[in-house]
Amino acid sequence: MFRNLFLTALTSLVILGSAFAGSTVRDDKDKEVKIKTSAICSMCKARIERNLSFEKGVKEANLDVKTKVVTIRYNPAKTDVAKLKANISKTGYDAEDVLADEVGYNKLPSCCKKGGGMDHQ
Ligand SMILES: [Cu+2]
Repeated sequence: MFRNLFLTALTSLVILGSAFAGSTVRDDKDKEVKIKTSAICSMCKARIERNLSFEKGVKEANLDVKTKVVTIRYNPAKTDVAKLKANISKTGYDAEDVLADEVGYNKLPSCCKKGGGMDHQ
């Protein structure tokens, strides 16, 4: 009888303990990622930053026109780097290995097209 009670208490302690550990291990902290884009000017910067700000889980997006690198602060529980790159691609810009989406790219003013629109007339 006493032994059973002891085991029950021990079991519930273990269950409680692992539940507690699980909650502390979960990472809800914001992450930051830097993605190289094909942005050219401050209009590109504004366009990319605005569209990223509409993406779920994005806290902050800041593009440096000189380096073409956009720094994004995001909630990893709500979005991931692949989604962020897809967002930039849809806007019409390359995001590292993800090339610009053609529909988005065609909507850009000609001054914002990479390579001066040589391959897209
Ligand atoms: Cu531009």
